[in-house]
Amino acid sequence: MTTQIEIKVPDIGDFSDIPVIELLVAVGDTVEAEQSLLTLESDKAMMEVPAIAAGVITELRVDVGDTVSEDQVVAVIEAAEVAEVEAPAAQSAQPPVEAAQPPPPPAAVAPTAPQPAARGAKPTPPSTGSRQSPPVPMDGNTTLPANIPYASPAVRRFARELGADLIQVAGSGRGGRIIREDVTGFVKSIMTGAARPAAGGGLGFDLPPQPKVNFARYGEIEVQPISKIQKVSGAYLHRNWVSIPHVTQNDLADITDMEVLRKARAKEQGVKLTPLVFLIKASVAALKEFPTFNASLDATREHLVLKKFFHIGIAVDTPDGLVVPVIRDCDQKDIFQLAAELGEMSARARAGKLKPIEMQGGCFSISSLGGIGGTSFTPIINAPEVAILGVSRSSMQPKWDGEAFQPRMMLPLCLSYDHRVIDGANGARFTRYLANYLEDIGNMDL
Ligand code: CAO
Repeated sequence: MTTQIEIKVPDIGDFSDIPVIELLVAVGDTVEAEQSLLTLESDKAMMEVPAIAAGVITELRVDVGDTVSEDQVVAVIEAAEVAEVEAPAAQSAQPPVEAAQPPPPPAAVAPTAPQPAARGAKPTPPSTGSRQSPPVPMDGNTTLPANIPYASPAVRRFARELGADLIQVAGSGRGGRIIREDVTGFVKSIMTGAARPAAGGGLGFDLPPQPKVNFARYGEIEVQPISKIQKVSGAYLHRNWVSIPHVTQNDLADITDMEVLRKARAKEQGVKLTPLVFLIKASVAALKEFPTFNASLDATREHLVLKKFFHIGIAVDTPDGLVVPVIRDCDQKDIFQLAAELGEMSARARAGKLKPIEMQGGCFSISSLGGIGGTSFTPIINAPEVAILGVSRSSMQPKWDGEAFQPRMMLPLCLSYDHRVIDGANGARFTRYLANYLEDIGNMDL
């Protein structure tokens, strides 16, 4: 005996009119219970609608680009038998919690992990011919890391099965989403030698394992969990640190005049204006002058992708760890717009309210520890970017003017760059260009 079972959009909280971005099956396909049938994506999260029984797809009532809401029938399955099947857990797609996926780079934000969908919610008797998948979390507060690969759970699973690192796969789907064909193409390019797998597990280090120490033997201890953001970003920081040949170029910018100007402008406008917005403007000017700094190596590492836009990531210290929101089109904004956006974004970053898209698409990052202190540090490049500017605290220093020492306010700049893409001379030129820009207030584009 066969039964037609309607597959409906499960409980997705307060969301409605969610676009279908991917059909994972076609009419006539035989599917297993719990197999994903289609992918939905709101501006906050991605999820899959699973089959609630094994059978053959007889109807697909939606297409890519349609929007759907809870309870809408999306497919019909002809089930071979109607024995009660435990409702499968809906397959939420908050990528960072996928164990086998490498977590994101320093720019990353660790998301709130989605709660597993409730099993068996809204059970429907098999004889009604209409069943619904259990509720699916579509958490509006959930954020994705900036550089986490943008792919549906099915594609993630597929990549895992093939051992493909999605970080290295370029997405050809809408908005850069990685689709199945991108993964197969990537694997093919590796197999044919067209691309080399990026350094990762295969870095070739042969090191002894970390010692396991029972610290309690030596005194009182307390064990605290690492935050999700730290876990996720830690692995990416590690990857970037060991796989990118970093060089850090240090320089000092004389910002004595800039500081006078900054304080005057802040007073005039009655706004908070920190040196950081001047650094954003300086970085845009330097990126225009040295386009290879506004670039990324492509997956084959045979080409450099030069970007014609100027989106700057700003490292923000939050109670849960480091996140890097991206301020878009910094070339088209003045220092006051940048200051307003920076204030608003960093407040939302600290409240864990950034949207995934707000942490994506950066060209170059700035990590400013100037509000805290220090004289220099080595910022870790936020791949796939090729350079990052670290900024330490400015201080009054004696500067020789040829005849006498003058007190000047000096700002330490620490530029880390990817030595595969940028050579040392250009690293020094770029940093000097930044310093010159900050020193020459008459020519600043504010
Ligand atoms: N030298 C001297 N003073 C500086 C300075 C510098 N380089 N940079 C900022 N300041 C001053 C500011 O002018 C401000 O002074 P007032 O209190 O008198 O207004 C004060 O320091 C605090 O600045 P801020 O931190 O509030 O603002 P910001 O624009 O400089 O930075 C933000 C904003 C979000 C980047 C910063 O708050 C932050 O989170 N920094 C940490 C980034 C980080 O963790 N990087 C490490 C990444 S690697 O793990």
